[in-house]
Amino acid sequence: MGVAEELEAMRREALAAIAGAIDLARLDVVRVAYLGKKGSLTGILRGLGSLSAEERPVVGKVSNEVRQALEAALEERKSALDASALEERVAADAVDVTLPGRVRMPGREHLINMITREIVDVFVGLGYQVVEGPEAELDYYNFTALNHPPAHPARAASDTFYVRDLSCDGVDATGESDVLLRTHTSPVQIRTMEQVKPPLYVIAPGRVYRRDIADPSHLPQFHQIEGLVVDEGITFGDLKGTLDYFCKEMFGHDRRTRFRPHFFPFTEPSAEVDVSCGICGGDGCRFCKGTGWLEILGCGMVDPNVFGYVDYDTERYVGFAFGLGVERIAALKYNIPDLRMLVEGDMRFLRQF
Ligand code: 2U9
Repeated sequence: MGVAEELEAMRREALAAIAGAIDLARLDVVRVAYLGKKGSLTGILRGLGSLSAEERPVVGKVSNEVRQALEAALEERKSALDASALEERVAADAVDVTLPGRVRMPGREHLINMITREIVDVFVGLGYQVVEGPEAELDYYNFTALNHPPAHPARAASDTFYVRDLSCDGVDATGESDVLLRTHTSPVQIRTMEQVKPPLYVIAPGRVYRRDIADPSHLPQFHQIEGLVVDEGITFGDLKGTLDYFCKEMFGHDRRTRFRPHFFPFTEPSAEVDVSCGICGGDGCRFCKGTGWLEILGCGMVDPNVFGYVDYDTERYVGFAFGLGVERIAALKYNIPDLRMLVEGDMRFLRQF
């Protein structure tokens, strides 16, 4: 093959390679192969000197045309690849502004904490102070100082969670553990009375534990709020007025209260308090089981035996106390049929409140 045919074949081959280069890196490989220092066309141009005087200008001219054609084709292909690379980048970076946003599910206060706060706020508004204490308690503070006789059924291992510390014996003379999970927040008030002289106006919110099987109206772990007032000249009338005010603040000013005699080891006399039914207004309906009343808390005048344990002068001071279960109040206020719904963590239920 003569040099002219060789050049023509190279031109076709090079143009095909340029057209087939699918990215800028491969295009550069083609450029170097033909136009680089050791490229095929460069080789031919270098060899011009060895051609005859007639051939040299012809081959020189054709070589130059081929070089120009290849340079032009390289330039054109480079712009095309540049443009499609840009297009690809734009497509990859594109944001579809019509897509719906991600739904955020921020956490929120649990209903039990909301109700606790509402109740505590009513009493803080009356000048009470909030007191707190340990959930793992001594038998002494949970039962003994609260006037529970040694054989009281609440002390049974079937009713109370006893805590065993395996690293020491931690048991009393009978072999029973004297550490337990508190069954009410009352031990907090005993601890407070050990520290503070009367007058005392305190509210004790917190988690308590009882060995109950969870069912619609029981949870083995729930929340209580207890109140304690100790002052001179306190009467059952003060207790009634305070709790009637609390119920009206909590449930609405149209609600009435009634006090029924009851028994607690730590109060004498004791009562249970009912609030008039918010559904039927007291006429009787399914919600209040036809009675017109809903039981919401227990209360009473502090038994002087309790004051004996904390060295309060029973001649000078009188007290009243009350206790309520927060889950029960939540269930009454929001018509919740099963207390377990409050601990299952189902956001479809909890976010309604
Ligand atoms: C001291 C003295 C007395 C707290 C009281 C109740 C009545 C009561 C129940 C309500 C529902 C427990 O959560 S529940 O199951 N509580 O009825 N609690 S008087 O009396 C005290 C507290 C502390 C020193």
